[in-house]
Amino acid sequence: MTAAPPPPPRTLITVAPTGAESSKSDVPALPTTLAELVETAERCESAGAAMIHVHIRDDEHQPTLDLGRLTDTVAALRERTSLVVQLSTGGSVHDPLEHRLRVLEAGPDSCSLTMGTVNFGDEVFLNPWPFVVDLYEASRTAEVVPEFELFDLGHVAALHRLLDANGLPYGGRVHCDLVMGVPGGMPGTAAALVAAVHALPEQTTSWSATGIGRTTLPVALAALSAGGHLRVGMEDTVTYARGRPVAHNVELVDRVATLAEVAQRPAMTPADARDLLQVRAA
Ligand code: KMH
Ligand code: ZN
Repeated sequence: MTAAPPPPPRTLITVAPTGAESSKSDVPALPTTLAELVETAERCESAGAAMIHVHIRDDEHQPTLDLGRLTDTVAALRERTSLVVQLSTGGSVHDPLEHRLRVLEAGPDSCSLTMGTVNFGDEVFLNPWPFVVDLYEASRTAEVVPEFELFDLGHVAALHRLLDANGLPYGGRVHCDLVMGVPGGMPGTAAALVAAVHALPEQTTSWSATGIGRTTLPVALAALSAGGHLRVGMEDTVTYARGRPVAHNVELVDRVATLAEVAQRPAMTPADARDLLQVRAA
C-alpha cells in the first residue's frame, strides 16, 4: 500500500482459541472438546470477538482435520454464536496437503490461507506455491473468504503474485493477517509490522496482526496504532503475563477489547465483520 488510509473506526477481534501446537496435558485450559470450544466462543463473543479461527482436536485431544468433526464444529458454532467461523487450513505441521485442502468441504465462512513455506520452530510449515494456488482456487469455488496468513515479507511478495495472476478472492475483499514472532518468520516488532504493512498489495482492504508468545502485546499495540485489526488467543500465547498462564481465552479477548476501546476504535460486531469481509450470506 502506498498512501496510509484512515484507520477503520472499529476493530475486528479474532480469537484463535486452540491451535495445533499446545497439548492439553501441558495446558489444561486449552479448549479441545466441542463443548469447551463452544463455551469459549460464546464468552469471547460477549467480550468483543467477531471471528473465531478454529483448529479442532480428537477424543485424545490431538489435532485432527476429520471432516465430520469439522462440519459438526461449524454447525455448533453457528447455532450458538454469530461469530464469523474461520477454519484453519494450516492444521498441524504433520497434516498432509490433501487433507488441508478438504477442510473447505466443512463449509466455513472463512479459511486461513498461508502464503508460503516457513520454518516453524524446529519444524517446517509447508505451503508450496502450487498448493497455495490450488487452495485459493478451491476457496473461490466453495465461496469461502480466505484470510491470507503472512509469516514473513516473502509471503507478502507471494500475495502480490497470487492476486496479480489469479485476481480477487470470493467476496472481492483482501483481508490479511500478519503472523509475527514465529521462530523462523518475521519478528514480532513494531518495525517489522510497519515494513510488512507498507509492502501489502494495493488490493488489500483490511489487515490484522498476531503476535506469538511474548510478542502478543507489542504486536497488538503496534497494530492498533497502525490502523490494523487484532487476533489473539491461546493458539498464539498461553501466558497472560510473566509467570501467569492464561486461565481462559476470554482474558486475552478482554484485554485487547479494552486496548481497542482506549484507542477509540472499539470492537466491531460479528455483523460488522461479515460486512467487512463480505462472507457469504447465511
Ligand atoms: N498450526 C500451524 C502449523 C493456520 O491456522 O492456517 C499453522 C497455522 C496456520 O496455525
Ligand atoms: Zn491456526
